[in-house]
Amino acid sequence: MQTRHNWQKTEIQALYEQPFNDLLFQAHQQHRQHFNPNKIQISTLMSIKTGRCSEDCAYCSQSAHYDTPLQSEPLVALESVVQAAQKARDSGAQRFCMGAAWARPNQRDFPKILQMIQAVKALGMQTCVTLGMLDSEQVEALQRAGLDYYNHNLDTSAEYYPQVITTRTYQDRLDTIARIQKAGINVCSGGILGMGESRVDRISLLQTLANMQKHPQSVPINMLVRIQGTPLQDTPGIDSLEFVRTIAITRILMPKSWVRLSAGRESMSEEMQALCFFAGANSVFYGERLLTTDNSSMDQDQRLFSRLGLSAVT
Ligand code: SAM
Ligand code: DTB
Ligand code: SF4
Repeated sequence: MQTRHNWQKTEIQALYEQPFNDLLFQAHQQHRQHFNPNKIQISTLMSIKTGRCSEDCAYCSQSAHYDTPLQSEPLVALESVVQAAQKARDSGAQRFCMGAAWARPNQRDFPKILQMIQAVKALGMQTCVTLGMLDSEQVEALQRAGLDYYNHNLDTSAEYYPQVITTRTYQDRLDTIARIQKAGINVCSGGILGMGESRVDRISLLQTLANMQKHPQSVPINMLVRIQGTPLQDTPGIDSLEFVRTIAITRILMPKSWVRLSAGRESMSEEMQALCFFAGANSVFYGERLLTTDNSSMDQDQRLFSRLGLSAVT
């Protein structure tokens, strides 16, 4: 089957409405056509600038708009980044992802980010950064520094988005993603499930991602990590089988993209994670911490991967 960029909402809805076994079978078939189903891509995250963010993302521990239990930290030193990246590489991570709590990078700090990218690349690792919105000049500088991936999530549907973020628009996000794509940097873009959105919103989010002229090479599907003090702290969790269905549909719509089972693994059972891997997820964040919250422990993950016969992509 050709990779498509013209999905209709009704078609995606029909995928969702299939019996679970039919949906998972179809997703797994797609998965096998394009990937070795026993290989998993491993990225490690580091928060390089933490907290005091001017944006009001209703899920985020780092927004200055909410009173969350978070220790803010200015931009970390280059040596700390190199040390953490070395440790991640030695633990088996292929890619090192650096996240900053910015709406957009400022002029003073941006050159330091370029140095970090070059230093991590020199360790033989792939690099990813997530720094908020970018203008064309910044994108070009990142490209010249050799950046492999830029993470910029749509987070949710265009329709539900105003319930979650008011300080930047959906179009701002699409514009940043378009600039990154134009520069030939790989895009990592996905969303968060379990923010109180409906299935219609999940359909709309996946349709927007899948109908981009070029699919994001990496699609992180996060499950909301509920953070005390944020507007979403008491949001009811998403049904786990609905989550697995969404992973399966992501795989079907974007058959050649890496689908990352991202935030929220710590609260998922091993069986749920195994179903997600069967449904087409083939990438994870590995390491004790995500940005500001705990991840599944590395011991737990090693046991899980070994029980499932999964090994890391190198
Ligand atoms: N500040 C930059 C930005 O928002 O573009 C980069 C870092 S931001 C923390 C990266 C992404 O992490 C968000 O777009 C969101 O999808 C995800 N994220 C943040 N907090 C989360 C949470 N509590 N649960 C799940 N995902 C979360
Ligand atoms: C993504 O989609 N998920 C990561 C990464 N991209 C930057 C972030 C998850 C953050 C989870 C909550 C926290 O640790 O603050
Ligand atoms: Fe800031 Fe990013 Fe958190 Fe939004 S998700 S508040 S932009 S750090």
